[in-house]
Amino acid sequence: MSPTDRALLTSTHWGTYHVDVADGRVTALRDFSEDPDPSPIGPGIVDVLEGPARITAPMVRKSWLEHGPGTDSHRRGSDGFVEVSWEKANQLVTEELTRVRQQHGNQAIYAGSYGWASAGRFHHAQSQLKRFLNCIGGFTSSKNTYSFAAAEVVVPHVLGTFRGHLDTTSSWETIASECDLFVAFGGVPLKNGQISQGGLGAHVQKAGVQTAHAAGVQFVNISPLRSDVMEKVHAQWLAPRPSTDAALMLGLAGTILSEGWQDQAFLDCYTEGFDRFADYLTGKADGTPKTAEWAAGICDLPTKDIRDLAHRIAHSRTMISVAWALTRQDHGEQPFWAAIALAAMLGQMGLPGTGLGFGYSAMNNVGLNRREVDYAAFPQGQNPVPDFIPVARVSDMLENPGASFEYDGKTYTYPDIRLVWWAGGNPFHHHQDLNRMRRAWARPETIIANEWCWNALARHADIVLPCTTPLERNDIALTSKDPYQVVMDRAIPPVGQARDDHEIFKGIAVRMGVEDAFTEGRSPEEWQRWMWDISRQQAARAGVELPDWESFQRDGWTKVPAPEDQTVMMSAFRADPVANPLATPSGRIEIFSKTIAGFGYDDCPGHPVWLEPAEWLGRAAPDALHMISNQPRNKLHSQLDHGAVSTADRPKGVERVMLHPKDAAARGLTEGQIVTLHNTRGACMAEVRTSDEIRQGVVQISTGAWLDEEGELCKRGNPNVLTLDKGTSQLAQGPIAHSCLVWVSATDAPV
Ligand SMILES: Nc1nc2c(c(=O)[nH]1)N[C@H]1C(S)=C(S)[C@@H](COP(=O)(O)OP(=O)(O)OC[C@H]3O[C@@H](n4cnc5c(=O)[nH]c(N)nc54)[C@H](O)[C@@H]3O)O[C@H]1N2
Ligand SMILES: Nc1nc2c(c(=O)[nH]1)N[C@H]1C(S)=C(S)[C@@H](COP(=O)(O)OP(=O)(O)OC[C@H]3O[C@@H](n4cnc5c(=O)[nH]c(N)nc54)[C@H](O)[C@@H]3O)O[C@H]1N2
Ligand SMILES: [Mo]
Repeated sequence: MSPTDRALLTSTHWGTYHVDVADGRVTALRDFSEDPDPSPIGPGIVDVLEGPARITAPMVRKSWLEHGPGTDSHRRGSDGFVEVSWEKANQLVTEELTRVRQQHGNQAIYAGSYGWASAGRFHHAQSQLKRFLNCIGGFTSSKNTYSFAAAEVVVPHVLGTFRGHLDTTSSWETIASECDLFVAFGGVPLKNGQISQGGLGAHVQKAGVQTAHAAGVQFVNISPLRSDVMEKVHAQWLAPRPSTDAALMLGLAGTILSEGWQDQAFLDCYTEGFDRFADYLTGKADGTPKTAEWAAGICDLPTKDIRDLAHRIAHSRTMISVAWALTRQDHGEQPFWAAIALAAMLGQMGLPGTGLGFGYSAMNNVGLNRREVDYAAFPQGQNPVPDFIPVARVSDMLENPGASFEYDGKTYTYPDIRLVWWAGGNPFHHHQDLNRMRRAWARPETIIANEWCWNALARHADIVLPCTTPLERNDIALTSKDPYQVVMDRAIPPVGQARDDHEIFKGIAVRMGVEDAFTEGRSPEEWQRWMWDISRQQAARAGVELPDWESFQRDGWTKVPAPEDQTVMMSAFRADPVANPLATPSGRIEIFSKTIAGFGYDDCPGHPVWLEPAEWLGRAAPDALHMISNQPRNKLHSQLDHGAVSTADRPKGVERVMLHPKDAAARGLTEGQIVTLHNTRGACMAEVRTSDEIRQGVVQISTGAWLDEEGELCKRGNPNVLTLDKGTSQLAQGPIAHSCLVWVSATDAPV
């Protein structure tokens, strides 16, 4: 399936690129001809494909190899590695899997393996891992995401589904034509719109914001960072204390109710339980009226600003937009539920360009008017093991086998994990309180990782299986989140002894006698063609014509036309709530949920409430600062942190931290100085950047720096050594990275 005379193509989560190759080496990634606003992230792979951090052969941790599973597991991360042949690696993995299954059962294998891996529908690392393990009896899995776990669990109780509404978020076109006021909790940072999971052809987020502005839409940026809405649209900037959005929303709702500005007809027709919520807003329920003054005290904003905003949103065609970041804070269920209640009071849900939007801030595909096509995936098979954890409870699980935990109304038990396998994710990037995780990580007897680069995950594994990058294999980017479907060409042969994840698992499957079950007799090319043919049939049933396989390969990409009608979230429900009820018990928007109230969770009662976060500026030592560790502009999570694009942004070799000039001055810190960020959980280094674009009392450091510890100090600036490892609530148990207090001081330690 080698391409004819067209340029080579690749697809990434940050866009499509043309690939230049000379003498068997990738020399450049060039902007895709169809992309009006390409991301600079892509070329960051060129210098590291064959760089010193590339893993080129199977590796086994020395003590593990010499003395067997479980040996000196506290030395993971510092122990040496021994290179072995693929044959030896496969033998070791097979023997260890067999031992663990026989002695402990398949639930002793944890393969939640959360993470983004690479674009490409067939070589999707988790799917390959999970399919393989399902062929040998299954594994303990994980539920939900780090992106928005709290929303994934609470919103279905309130609106019937979360993903369904997310995938039908009203389009930017409808915002430009119908909206007056775009209220962005967490902003709409253009850095994030570079990304779309599974690949994308054309970046549209910036044009979406600009076109709306040109059409007269006014923006309000509610965020600790002014830059979360692009400067050109002259947004009003309100910077509440971080993790207090729920209080702000309740203060707005309380003000609207006391003024009688709510759309009572909408509430009567489309919602359930508003009365209970109203009693909370007025203070009848708890003695505290949720006024603008009340919210001002919590958010540390002027009362007048909150009153004015309440008036504006109630008298405009308003879009309430909530960033996913709002879920990654303590009690992260509340801001999403409160935003739904607030939008319901405004009565515009289901109308074009107004109402509510989940995550215009987050990715290119949110607000992109596109057709949902049901593309085929690489089948993972059935997992016979029922055990699971909410994804961010991984350290809890490793530390507390047999302990019970709450999740979405039920009590479960943590299994006793003996073997952990990760392929396509980096827990040393994504998890909170990494020093706690490193201690928990020392408990299983064996850790296996499929990786292509020596990041902290690879360094903390016992068996490292070197995998290819997308540039070393043929694949197809097939995603319903974007209209472009793209051929991913194999530009160069595998580097060193690297193998595709599929080939890695096939090699082990052969030894374990499950090769036929794993491959079904298909080669990777045959699988891809099979996926394309099924997708083509499914698309045809939806009225979308996809080219045949040969034409697709020849042309390199195809674009599915946009739907004729603009996408409007909840429009069918709005048009006829009886014929098109929501999938909630009442069929309506559950502003009060009897189901959730019935769970009896004090940290997530039956309607939106304000609950104090575990860490916030409202209860902090005077010299503490609130740390926001948001998504990096120059990479995706930890991917390509070692590449040229990311390293160019840290000339001193360490991540930058943004402080308000007054906070810097109070600590005697100046631009460019090296500091440590620290709290009781850990410390990391960073280079000071001062700017009045950040709320005083808040510091910002992007996620993504590879963990590089000496003692307990991360020398590259990974903020997850500082963040708190606690569930949002017993309901969702989501991660809370954004609720975190730190101290900042000068340091002489070398970078
Ligand atoms: N403090 C803080 N922490 C956060 C967040 C935050 O806002 N603040 N955000 C959270 C969010 S939203 C997310 S989604 C997570 C993201 O966390 P992850 O998705 O775990 O992060 P990535 O760096 O994308 O990890 C992907 C890994 O897969 C590897 N990889 C790439 N291609 C392949 C392949 O083909 N095969 C194999 N085997 N491996 C491959 C990469 O080298 C990389 O190590 O982080 C979370 N953590
Ligand atoms: N370039 C790039 N883009 C990405 C990613 C990446 O790694 N790199 N990751 C992708 C992924 S996996 C995800 S899930 C999405 C996440 O999308 P988001 O969750 O929207 O992304 P963040 O950048 O974490 O947060 C957006 C903004 O919210 C603000 N914020 C933080 N805490 C608070 C708060 O308490 N209140 C208010 N009002 N604002 C707050 C921060 O200033 C931050 O800049 O991004 C995606 N896009
Ligand atoms: Mo995410």
